[in-house]
Amino acid sequence: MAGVPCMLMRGGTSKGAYFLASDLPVDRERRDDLLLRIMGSGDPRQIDGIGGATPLTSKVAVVSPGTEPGADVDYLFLQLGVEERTVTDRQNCGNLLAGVGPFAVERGLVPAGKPVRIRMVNSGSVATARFPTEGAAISGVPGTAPGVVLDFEDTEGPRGVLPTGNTVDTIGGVRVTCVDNGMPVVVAWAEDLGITGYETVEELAENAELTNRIQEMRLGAAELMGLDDTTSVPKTTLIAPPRDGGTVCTRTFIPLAPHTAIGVLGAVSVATALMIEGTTGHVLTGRKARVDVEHPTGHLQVEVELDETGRVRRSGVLRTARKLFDGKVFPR
Ligand code: NQM
Repeated sequence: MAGVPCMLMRGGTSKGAYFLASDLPVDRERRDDLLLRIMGSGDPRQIDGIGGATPLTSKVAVVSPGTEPGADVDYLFLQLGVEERTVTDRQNCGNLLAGVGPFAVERGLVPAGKPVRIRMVNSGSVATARFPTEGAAISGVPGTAPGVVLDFEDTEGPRGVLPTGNTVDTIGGVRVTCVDNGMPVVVAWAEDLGITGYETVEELAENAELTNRIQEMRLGAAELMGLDDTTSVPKTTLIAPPRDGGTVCTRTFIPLAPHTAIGVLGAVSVATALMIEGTTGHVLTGRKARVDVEHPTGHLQVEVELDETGRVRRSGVLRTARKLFDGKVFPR
C-alpha cells in the first residue's frame, strides 16, 4: 500500500499531522476514513496509528494554496476523536496554526522569510504568521524552539462575540458567559461548580460529577449559541482569581477532557469575555489588553483589542512550532 506524504509537527502545545490537500482524497468521506486510519482512532491508545491518545495529539492540518484574495494559504483544521471514530471541522486550532506557515514554506507553497497570510477555512478568519522569530519558550513545552507570532483578524463567531445575545446566561443554576472570538467557549466561575479552579488535570479528570455538570452546561449553552454539532464545541473554561501573577486562572475542558494548558483561540475568547462589561468574569477595563492567562502548566499571554463599539479589532499570540518528522504515513 502506498504511503501518504505527511509531516508531523508540534504546533504550540498540540501535535498534529500536516498534509497538503492535494495528497488527500477530495471526497470528504474517503478523506475522513483515511485520516482516522492514519491516527488509529477508534481505540483509546491509538496504538495502530500516529495519534498520541489524547485530543491534543489527534489533530490534522490540511493546507493548500490560498483560494481567496489576501490569503497565501488555506488551512483546514480537523479534530479527530481518540476512542470515537469522529472527524469534525467545527472548531479552529490556533496551536496547530503555528505550524502552518513553516509547513507551507517547506512544501514550497510560499517563499521563506516573509509573513504568511493564512485563511482558517473552518471560520473564514485570517491570521498572519511571522516566523521564525527568536527562539522562545512557551509554557507546557520543554526548552525553546523557533517562535511564531500569530495575529488574528475577524475571529468573531458567526453570531458575534456573544452568540447568545446576552452577556450572562443562567444554565443549570450557574451564571455563564458564552463567548466566541475564534472558539465557542462557556465561561463560568469554578467556585460556582463546587471546585476551586486550582485543581490538577488529574483531579479534574477523576471528578465524574464535575464532568456531568460540564456536559449538561455546555449542551445547554450549545443550544443558546446555535451550535448544532457538539462533538468538540463549545469548550468550557472555569475561572478563578489568579494566583501566579496573571490576570485570571483557568481550567479548560475540550470538550470534557481537561486541557493540560488552554487552546490559543480558546484563551483569546476567554480574554475577550473578561473585557466585556457585564460578563461573568469581567475583570478588565479598557479596549486593549494583554491578558496573562494562567493554566495548569503555566501561562499563555494573549493580546486583544476591541474598537469603540466593542467589536474585536485584532488579537495576537506568540507560539512556537517544530517539525518532528517528514515522510510517508501508512494507514492501517
Ligand atoms: O483554541 C484545543 C489546542 C486546542 C485548540 C481545543 C486551540 C485553540 O490546544 O485555538 O489551539 O480547544 O480543543 O490545540
